[in-house]
Amino acid sequence: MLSPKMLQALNDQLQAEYFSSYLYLAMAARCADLNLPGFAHWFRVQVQEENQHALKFFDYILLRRGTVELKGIEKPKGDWPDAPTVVEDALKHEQYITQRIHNLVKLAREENDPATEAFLQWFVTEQVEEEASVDGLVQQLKILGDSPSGLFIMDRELAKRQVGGAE
Ligand code: OFO
Repeated sequence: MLSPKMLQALNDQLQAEYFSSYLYLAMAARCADLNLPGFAHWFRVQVQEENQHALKFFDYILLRRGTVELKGIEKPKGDWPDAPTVVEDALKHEQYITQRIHNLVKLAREENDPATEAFLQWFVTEQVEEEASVDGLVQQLKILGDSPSGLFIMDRELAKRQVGGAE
């Protein structure tokens, strides 16, 4: 049995994963508006990954015979001026999610719940990859600076991303 505290924290993370999905959907929409279809595609793939993260929490709660509580999802912002601000916000968001996952691991230890701690290990590793892939975009955009042709080429590269791959 999950402790009440652990159950609440897992349900909160289920909500946070769906917020991640919603945020990246907003980023996909903004990138499409900015005429960057490759960036838009990259974020749409990210949406699918976040939905998978959410479902992992959903399935785990049920597996432990906990009650899933679906909470409301906040409206994400959508007014990023350009690609660098979009990806910088995506990186900040991933860093925030990493912190949340680490807090969950801490709570699982405090609640003496090694099964949940083991379940969370997948997310600990995943967050390292998530941060690295978004940081890769931030760094590439810094190198490009104001080069429209560089941005065009990068956009074409991002259009090739497939589900399960960082790029
Ligand atoms: Fe982007 O890793 Fe889940 O939220």
